[in-house]
Amino acid sequence: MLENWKNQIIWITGMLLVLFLAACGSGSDSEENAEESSDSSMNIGEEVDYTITGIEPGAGITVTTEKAIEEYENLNGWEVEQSSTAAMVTELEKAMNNEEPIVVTGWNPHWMFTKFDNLKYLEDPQGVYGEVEQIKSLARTGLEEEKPNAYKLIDQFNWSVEDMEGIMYESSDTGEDIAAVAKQWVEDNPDKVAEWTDGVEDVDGVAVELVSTPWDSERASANVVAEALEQKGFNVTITPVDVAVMFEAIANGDGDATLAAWMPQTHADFYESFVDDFVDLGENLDGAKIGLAVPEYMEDINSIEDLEAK
Ligand code: PBE
Repeated sequence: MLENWKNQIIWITGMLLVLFLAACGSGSDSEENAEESSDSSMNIGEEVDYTITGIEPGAGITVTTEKAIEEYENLNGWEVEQSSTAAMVTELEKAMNNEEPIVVTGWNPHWMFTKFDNLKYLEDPQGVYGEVEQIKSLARTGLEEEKPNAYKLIDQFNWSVEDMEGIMYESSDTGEDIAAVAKQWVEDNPDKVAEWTDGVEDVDGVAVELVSTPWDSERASANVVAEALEQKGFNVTITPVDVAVMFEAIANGDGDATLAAWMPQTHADFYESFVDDFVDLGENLDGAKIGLAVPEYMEDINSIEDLEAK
């Protein structure tokens, strides 16, 4: 009997404690939200702590954003927070779930504008991020003479934003690795692949080293071309590196080719530094874009110039 009473008291005390903690939790949550989001005297710059949420330090868009901070007087005192693409996407998702302000570096091809359909690019009146970007293929000097069939296929490689984004969407939806989805894409698109392999002769295990960058867009293109090359008998390695290292590797002949040069703006500085030491094979994709982006609920912010100086 006494035992039963004891048990009941313990149980009731436990429940009260749970209820008490739950009440505390929700109370402090809503206080925090109120603090973070509704001080109308704060401008957007203050609210985001004069920070653009960016990606990897080795990305072209990071360098371009540093340039934007220099060019736009109103970005005086702002900083790009450099981390990783995954971290940026997580921050963006968190902000959007709470309708909090955030400024991110955005680009296409990518699924961010589809997954977050209320994300908008900011106008860029000074044209720092440019208009339309092309993704170009570059080869090392001598590749054409030494591996003419690889050179030919890489030179003929060309596809659309939809093709590339299709692979990226599928990989992000299903969690399947980009390389596997790209391989399947080659199976499913024989007509496109036939254009790239037109006039390319079969070889017997010739090694080709594709140098690339670590983003999904470039993992898609590198894997698609690697698969097409392998079907012709090449032995392909893909090496993902920082943008600067990629240009350097093609220029000094460590790598055979890259499919990942974003021009005319994103990789302009790297391109100019090495322009005499590689062969430009022209664009493999047209219609890419980079810029700063914010959620649509930041209604008054439509241009980079709408962000206030510190
Ligand atoms: N990106 C995607 C890269 C190229 C591919 C825009 C993040 C960059 O160098 O910025």
